[in-house]
Amino acid sequence: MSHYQSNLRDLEFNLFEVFKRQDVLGSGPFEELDEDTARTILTEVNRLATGVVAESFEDSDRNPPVFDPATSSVTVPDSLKKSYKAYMDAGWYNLDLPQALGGLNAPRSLAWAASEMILGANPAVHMYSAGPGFAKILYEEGNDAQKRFAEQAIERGWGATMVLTEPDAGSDVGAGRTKAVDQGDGTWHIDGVKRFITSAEQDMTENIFHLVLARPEGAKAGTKGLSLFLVPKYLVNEDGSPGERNGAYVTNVEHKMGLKASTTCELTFGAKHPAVGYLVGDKHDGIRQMFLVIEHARMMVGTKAIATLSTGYLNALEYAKERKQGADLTRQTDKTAPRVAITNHPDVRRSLMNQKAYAEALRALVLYTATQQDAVQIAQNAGVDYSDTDALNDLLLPIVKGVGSERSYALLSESLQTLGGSGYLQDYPIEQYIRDAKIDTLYEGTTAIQAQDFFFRKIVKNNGEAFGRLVGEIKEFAAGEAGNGRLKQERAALAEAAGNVEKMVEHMVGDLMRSAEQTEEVYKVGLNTTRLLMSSGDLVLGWLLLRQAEVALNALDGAEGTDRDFYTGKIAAARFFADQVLPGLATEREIVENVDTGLMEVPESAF
Ligand code: ST9
Ligand code: FAD
Repeated sequence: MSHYQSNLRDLEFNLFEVFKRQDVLGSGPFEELDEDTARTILTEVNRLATGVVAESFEDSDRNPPVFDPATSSVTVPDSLKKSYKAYMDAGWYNLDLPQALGGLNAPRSLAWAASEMILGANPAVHMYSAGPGFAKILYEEGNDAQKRFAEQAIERGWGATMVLTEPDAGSDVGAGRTKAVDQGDGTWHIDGVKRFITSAEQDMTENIFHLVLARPEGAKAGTKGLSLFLVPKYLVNEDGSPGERNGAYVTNVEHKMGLKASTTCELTFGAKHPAVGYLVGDKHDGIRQMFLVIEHARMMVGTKAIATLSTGYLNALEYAKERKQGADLTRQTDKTAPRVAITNHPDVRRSLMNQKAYAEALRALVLYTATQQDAVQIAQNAGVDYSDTDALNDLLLPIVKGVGSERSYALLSESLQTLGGSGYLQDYPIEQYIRDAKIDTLYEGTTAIQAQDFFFRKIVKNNGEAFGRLVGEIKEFAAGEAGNGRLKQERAALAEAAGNVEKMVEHMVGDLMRSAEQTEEVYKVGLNTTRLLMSSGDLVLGWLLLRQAEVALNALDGAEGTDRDFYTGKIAAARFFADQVLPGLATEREIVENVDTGLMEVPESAF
């Protein structure tokens, strides 16, 4: 049986019962798709994910890709090749592509729902299959020759990479030293060493194209001096067939804690012979162009994290229902009392509900964010302004990525705990989930970077507009009638939480403003950014759970069997979160308001 336990019911609940995606299907940019087709696609992706895609999850962890330094090549295990081929042959990467590239141009919400299942089943497969998505961005940003290259990349199924990081330029991408030298004939020579590059070598596709940030000679320092170059592994003949080997070689593949099936490579340019690159779109606008990829990749990482938490929780739940241990707490002194399933123990219930509430709330967060992306697609199609929706999407992205990855990693440890000592064994998938999920708090910008992005760029630089609209909507919901009196207490907890998060932001903005006079005041902001990100996450998650509970309360009348259980679970999760998580934001606010710069004065030697 597959390790992967998907939650198609919850995906469909979000898409069609909460976010009403049927209302946008069948018209505008989504004219070709209706609800039935969307449900059929999800069922089909679920079949693939739980079947052939999940099949190689364990084997490719125990027998990861092998690097041969003599040939700079990598051999991927056959099991993984089979999963990858089945996924690519099924062609669902089409969901993300515009019609001009032969795609379905599906709503992003549908595409992310499908991605969740592949990411939960076997994240490396999803990452190796990113070529068509990268080609889409190249098509949109590139010149005519690059548009043709992008079409060939999709037709011929090439792999792709995003190449930013260097040994001395991780979070600080602007410190990158990789150099680009203009050859005066429309080509550039790239020189330097990049590290930690995902999918930079594998033996599953005939070509790989790298999107590389490099600094043209004489360009200014920092991220704004970087340009984006297309550097294929093989130069490409007119008919699209691979030509000469280009001078970009993988010179090492890392040995990692988890996600071992995904190659993480050192990529050296121009050491053996020139690495030819082409300036993307013939313009020096690298960091903006790369962020088009990064925004998508941050959403992908958050989705991967929650997909893993969800299957971790469902595996834990299955075990807990079977495992008998101890007597019911009400009969703890009666040594002859029957042994009960551990789901009867209050502490196990608390932990399971914590896992369920976060897993389902984070899924709702991903899909709510994706509905903003749907709205952008619709507005673009209609040729109307979408800056407000885009700003809301931008505000939500660090929550999806930062909060999604941190909460998932922490709660997967609770999933493991549910299995007791058995959870520690490789007989169950959770130890691998934990190893595979740790990376999500690190790559695509660590949590610290997400938190700074959230406060400085998405709140302050946006003049608090998107943040204000979001919190305004949450407060309006809290003050409304959702639940017809049955969610009154929970809505009050939400209103309180919204007030606390607003106050945190106000306080931090005050510190920031004071730093214009007293520079070290900005340290207080820096000491609080991650706390604010996590607290804002809890606020949004609490709101989304209550929105779900409202829908569930309405659907419960007349619901039977598994539907009844499903809706009952939704209401229970929302109540649990409002009772046990949201009150914590009052303490978080207090900490934010009381922070001082003392920590920054502690000598490094005293740590
Ligand atoms: C990595 C990959 O870790 C891991 C997994 C790879 C898996 C591959 C497959 C995944 C699928 C991908 C999908 C493909 C596409 C599919 C599409 C299908 C539809 N938002 O604040 P400033 C820009 S890769 C937007 O001064 P600093 C902006 O242009 C490695 N743009 O920054 C801005 O100018 P302006 C990941 C943003 O102090 C300019 O940057 N590494 C944003 O110079 C300068 O901004 C990292 O993520 C944003 N949020 O530099 C690095 N922020 O202001 C993390 C900035 O004029 N470090 N820009 O608009 C950071 O993010 C840093 O904060 C920094 C700081 C580098 C930006
Ligand atoms: P550092 O930047 O050195 O950070 C170290 C610590 O300091 C972190 O805790 C960080 O949060 C903190 N820190 C750093 N700067 C600040 C600051 N200004 N304020 C507060 N805290 C700070 N890169 C690519 O380009 N392409 C890829 O495909 C890719 N795939 C990857 C796959 C894997 C498995 C791994 C491990 C990494 C990958 N990366 C990739 C690189 C990844 O994006 C970086 O590791 C990440 O951005 C962090 O950089 P760093 O490792 O140098 O850590």
